[in-house]
Amino acid sequence: MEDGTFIDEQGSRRLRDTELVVPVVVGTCAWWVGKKANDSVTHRWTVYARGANGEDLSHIISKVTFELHHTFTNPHRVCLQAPYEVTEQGWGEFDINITLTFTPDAREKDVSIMHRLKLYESESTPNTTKKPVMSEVRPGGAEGGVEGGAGGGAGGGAMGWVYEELVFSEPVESFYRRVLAEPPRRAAELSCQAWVLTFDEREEVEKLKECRARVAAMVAEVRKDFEGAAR
Ligand code: SLL
Repeated sequence: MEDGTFIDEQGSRRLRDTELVVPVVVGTCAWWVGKKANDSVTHRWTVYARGANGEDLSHIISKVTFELHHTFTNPHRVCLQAPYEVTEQGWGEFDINITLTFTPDAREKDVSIMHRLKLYESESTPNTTKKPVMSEVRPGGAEGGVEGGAGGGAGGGAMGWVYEELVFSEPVESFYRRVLAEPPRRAAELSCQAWVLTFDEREEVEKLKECRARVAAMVAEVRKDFEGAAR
C-alpha cells in the first residue's frame, strides 16, 4: 500500500520497513544462605526479566513464565505483572526457560530465553552472606566481562545476566502506535534491585575500569623509572 502498510495473512495491518526494538535483560541473583545451609538448601536466588534501562514493560508484555527444574514444587511459575521475578531456595544449578508473552494486540509469538541459574562464581571464591555470589554487579555482570553483552562475548566464568533485544519487525500498526504513545514509566522494583545495572550505568562502569587500568599502567611505568634511577 502507498502509505507503507500492508495486511498480513491474519488480516492485521502492519508497517513495512519498520522495527520496534525493546532491550531486555534476564538474569539471576543468588545468595549463599550461610551456616544454616543444608543438603537441600544452600542458596536463595531470584530469576527475573526486566527492561534493560529499568523501564516498565507491561505495555508490551502480558506475562512472563519461568520454567524451573522439576525438583521444585509447581515448577511452572507465571508472572502477570511486574516485577517479573521468582525467588526460591535450593541447592543446584540448572537452566531456566523464560518465556515472554506479548500483549494480544502485538500479534506476536512468544519469545523464550534460556538462562542458567549459577550459584557458584568459581571454586576459589570464599562463601559470604554479605553480597550475592552472582548478580549483575558481581562476576557475571559488568565487572566480570560482557556476557550478556549484545551478541554475548562469553567471557568465561559464570554469568548472572544476559542482554537481549526483542525485535518486532514490521509491527502491527495499532500496536506500534500505542507503544510509541505510551509515556515511559519506571518498572516496579525487583527484589534484587540493588544488584542490577541500567545500560547507562554499565557504560560508566566500563569507562571507570578503563581509567583504572590506565592509571595502573602509568604507576607501573613511573615505578620502573624510579627503580631504574635508584639503582
Ligand atoms: C544438578 N542438574 O544436579 C542439576 C539439578 C536441581 C536443583 C539441580 C530443588 C530445591 C527443592 C533444587 O535446588 N533443585 O527441592 O526445593 O545440579
